[in-house]
Amino acid sequence: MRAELAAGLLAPQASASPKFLYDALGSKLFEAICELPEYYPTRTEAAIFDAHLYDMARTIGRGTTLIDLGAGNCAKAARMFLMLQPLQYVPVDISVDFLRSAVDGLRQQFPQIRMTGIGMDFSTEMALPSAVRREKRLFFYPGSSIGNFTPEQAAALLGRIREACQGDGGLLIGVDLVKDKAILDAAYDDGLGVTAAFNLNMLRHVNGLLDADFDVRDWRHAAFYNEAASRIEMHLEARRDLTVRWTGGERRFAEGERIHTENSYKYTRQGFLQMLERAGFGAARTWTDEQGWFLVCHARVV
Ligand code: AVI
Repeated sequence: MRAELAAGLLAPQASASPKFLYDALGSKLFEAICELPEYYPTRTEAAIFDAHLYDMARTIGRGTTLIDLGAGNCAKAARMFLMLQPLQYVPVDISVDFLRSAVDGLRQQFPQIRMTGIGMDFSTEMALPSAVRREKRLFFYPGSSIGNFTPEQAAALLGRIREACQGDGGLLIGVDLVKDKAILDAAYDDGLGVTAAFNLNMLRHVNGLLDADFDVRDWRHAAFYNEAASRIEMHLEARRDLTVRWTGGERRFAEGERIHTENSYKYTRQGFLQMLERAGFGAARTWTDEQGWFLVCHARVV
C-alpha cells in the first residue's frame, strides 16, 4: 500500500486511491455524508427499496444465497431478510472486525439464516470459500459503489460476479444516474463542508501510512461533475507552493496543483443495462424514484 501511495503521489498528475479515504474517521465522515440534504443517493436508494421491496422479492424469489458486497454494518441487506427469506447470508467486506460484530448481532435476530462472513477485497478477486452455497446466489451491491470504479474496472468486476454466480445466480445493484450538474456538484461539495472534511482527512490517513508531513490547512477540497466523462471528480488542491516529505520521498506542489482522490461515475439506465449485458447478465428489471435520479436493477445470468 505504501508503494502504491508513493507512486500515485509522484505521478505527473498526482493521485491517491479512494480506498485511502476510509480510515476510522473517514468511515464516520462518510456516514455523516449520507445524512446530508445535498447527498441524495443514500435516501433515494432507500426510498426505492421501501417502495418496491415486495416487487423485488417476487422477482428474485425466496431461498437465495445472499452475498452482500461491501456489507459494512449489514443494515441494507438486513432490511430485506423478512421479504427475501434467504437460506444463507454472506456479508463480504475488507474490514473484518467491523463485519464480525455486525454479523454477531444479526445471528441473534435471525437464527434461521445461516451466516458466513468473509473478509476479502472483492475489487481484485472473488474467491468465495466452499462454505458458500452454490445454489441461487444473489449478489447484492447497493449504494452505487460501482461508480467508484472506472467503466473498465466496473465491467471487469461485473464479469467476476457473473462467473461466481454459477448457473442460476443474479445481481441486485444500486446505480446513481446522470442528472443536472448543479445537483451533482452540490452532492459532492455540501454547504456544511462534511465532504471537504472527508476528502481532506485522506491526508491525515496518508501521514499515518507514509510518515508524511501533509498539513491539511495547506489544501482545499475540489469536487465537480465532469460532464464529458460522466463522473464526479474529487481532488485536493494545494493552497500555496509547498513541498511534502515522507519516508523515502518528497514532492513539490505548485499552488493550484491537485491530487486526484476519487471518481464517482454516473450512468444512464441504457448505458448500465448494456454494461450488464456485455458482462453476461440479462432479463433485467429496474426500479427508480420519481425524479429518475437513482436506479436499482436486478439481472440474471444468461
Ligand atoms: C461510496 N461511494 C459510492 C460514494 C460516492 O458517492 O461515490 C463516496 C463519496 N464520495 C464523496 N461523497 C460520497
